[in-house]
Amino acid sequence: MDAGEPRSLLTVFARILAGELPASFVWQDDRCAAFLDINPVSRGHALVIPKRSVQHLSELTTEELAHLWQVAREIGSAQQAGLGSLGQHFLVNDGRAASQSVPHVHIHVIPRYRGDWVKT
Ligand code: IU
Repeated sequence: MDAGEPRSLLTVFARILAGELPASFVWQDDRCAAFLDINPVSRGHALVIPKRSVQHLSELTTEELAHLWQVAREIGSAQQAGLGSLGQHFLVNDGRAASQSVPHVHIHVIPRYRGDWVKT
């Protein structure tokens, strides 16, 4: 989030990061955070977001992008270890035309369980 950004322009995710709205965090570091989706597609569905408030993947630096995906991969592994999921969907809706509803970059990490998506 940019210092001095008007409160009315903050996305809901910036407000979650600022502690103004509740969320169940599963990861926090200096560059990104992850929390559980309030409308989960499956148990443990998490969103990984950069702390810097930008809408598109193209606005992240290469380093920020790499870090975000590394954390997403970690979360997928933690879901498998902790929840017993067998795989995961990594999904990014990048832009309004791609159904992005919150204009702050987020990677969905959606755990998949035996038989919940394809025959496993
Ligand atoms: P999308 O890729 O922009 O469509 O996904 C936005 C997600 O953010 C969606 O899955 C919502 O359930 C989720 N979400 C949330 O976890 N907490 C919120 O306060 C709001 C949306 I608003």
